[in-house]
Amino acid sequence: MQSDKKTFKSGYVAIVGKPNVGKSTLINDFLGCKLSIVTPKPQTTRKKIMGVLTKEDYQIVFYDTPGMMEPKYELQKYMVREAYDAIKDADVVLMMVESFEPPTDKDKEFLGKLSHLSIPVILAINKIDLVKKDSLIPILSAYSEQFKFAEIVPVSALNGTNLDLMLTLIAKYLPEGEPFYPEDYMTDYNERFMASEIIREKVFEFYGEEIPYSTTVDIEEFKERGEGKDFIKAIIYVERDSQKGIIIGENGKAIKRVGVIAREEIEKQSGRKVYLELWVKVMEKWRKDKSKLRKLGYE
Ligand SMILES: Nc1nc2c(ncn2[C@@H]2O[C@H](COP(=O)(O)OP(=O)(O)O)[C@@H](O)[C@H]2O)c(=O)[nH]1
Ligand SMILES: [Mg+2]
Repeated sequence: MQSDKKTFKSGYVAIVGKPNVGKSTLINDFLGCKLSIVTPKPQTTRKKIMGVLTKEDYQIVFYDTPGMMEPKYELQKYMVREAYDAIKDADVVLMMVESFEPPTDKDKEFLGKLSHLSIPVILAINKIDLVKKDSLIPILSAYSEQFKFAEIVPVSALNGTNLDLMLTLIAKYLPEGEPFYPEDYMTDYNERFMASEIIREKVFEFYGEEIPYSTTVDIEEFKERGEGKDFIKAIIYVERDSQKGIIIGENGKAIKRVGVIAREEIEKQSGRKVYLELWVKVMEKWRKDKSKLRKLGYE
């Protein structure tokens, strides 16, 4: 007897695109939780972030990636490598662009690189909540002239528009195969990383100009204490003494604010009470120095 069980599909999907187009918002939407940090500033995401979505007949292993850019220093080189790493392993590439920008020369160059890979590329035209429907048509045709996309889907990651459609279309291009992970598995990163990302997100939100870009967060201690509060000691690294002063703020006010908001969010995500200790240290030019980057977890 033939079983009428549907064949199961599973595969890797890399979400790529320029900084700030909405990639992290999209993966969070798909997974229904805040996996990847989102801020209004570009270049928030520094490492590829994995998120597994399991449905009745498919499993998608998403990778959120840092934005594509012309790297100017070592950290940015690392970020771009992370993105290409995710693409290399992908069964489907989900390229995201904004609905108000036709393809630039840089986009064309990037699409040229993708065309050598023979991986299906789905184009997500995001932020359609910000534009009139009519204005989408020229953008759509400008992109389809540049590349043979498997699908083109206008979406709003913020409002959730067309995201179910997007999932159905992605599933269409996945290879048949068993799931890679158990169905309730969501990500490979641990609570230590989650805590450091939440702190980094608050730094991106609360400080201006170069500060967020000169900052990284290292969790020096993370003690789970069954009964009492978890203890987290985090170091916020900056590049210069003057930045240390700004992070701390007058009478420590600014860093206190980071600490309170970050702790609340870490508690919300971990479901446990947390004691968060924040320190600020200077590590000169860490963004430009390979061995410092390695020490700080960018390897
Ligand atoms: N209006 C609007 N804003 C969006 C949408 N998707 C993302 N954003 C905003 O765009 C900014 C960058 O989003 P993020 O997900 O961090 O972009 P990423 O750098 O590509 O990961 C954030 O302020 C988001 O809230 C959308 O569909 N519509
Ligand atoms: Mg991001």
